[in-house]
Amino acid sequence: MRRNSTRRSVFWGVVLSSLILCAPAMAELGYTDWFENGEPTMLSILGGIYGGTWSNGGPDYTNGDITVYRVYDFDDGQESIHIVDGDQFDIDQVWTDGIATVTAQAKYAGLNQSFGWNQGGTDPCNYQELLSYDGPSGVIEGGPVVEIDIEGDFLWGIQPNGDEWWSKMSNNSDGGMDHLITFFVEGVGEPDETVWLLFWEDLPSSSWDQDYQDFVVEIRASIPEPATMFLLGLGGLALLKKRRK
Ligand SMILES: [Ca+2]
Ligand SMILES: [Ca+2]
Ligand SMILES: [Ca+2]
Repeated sequence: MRRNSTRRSVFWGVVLSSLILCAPAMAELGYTDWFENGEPTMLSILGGIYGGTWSNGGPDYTNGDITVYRVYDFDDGQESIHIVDGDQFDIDQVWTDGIATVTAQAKYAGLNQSFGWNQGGTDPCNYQELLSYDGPSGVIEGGPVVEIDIEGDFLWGIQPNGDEWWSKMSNNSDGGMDHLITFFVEGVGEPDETVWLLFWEDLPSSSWDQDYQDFVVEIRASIPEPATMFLLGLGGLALLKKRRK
């Protein structure tokens, strides 16, 4: 009897301490770690893409005119980023809706790079290439650009060297590791554009260096034209007001 009650209290002790340990972690937003590896730093890559001298405060970077805000990578209850109306407090895994211009901005990797998505849903993955780049490492001048019109939820993805990595971590075959870090960009483009920078890690977690600059892609999404806005009515006007605050 004595041994059983000892066991029982040990059992409940483990259960309670697990709950206490797990509870705060489950509710927290989080960033994926990334590391510099001797290749150009995030500061110099941002300078190469947008010009100016960059500095950082925490996870965000600025050159005085343009600021890039790190987007969260994971949390307990993940929601989609609306590519037009999202912000840095979203999670960069599942994306939704909009008309966007996609531009390859930089590559620092030996492998050829392909960037794509899975138009029409998040499962199965069904990779569809949007653009590819096989040039040398560096900022890409006049790089490949493609326009897309997106309806519904989708994932971004890359296909380097026969592998396939998705913005949604649980889709990745190397144990659900994160291959994408994302910034919300302020101060670039037209007033009615929402701009994102996607930084990809191209190797499986067994051999990666986690520098997350192997392929860098910019997304510029536009809010609807005024004619469409009129049809959308008050919802559209509310969106416009929010964007111009
Ligand atoms: Ca991520
Ligand atoms: Ca890498
Ligand atoms: Ca690299």
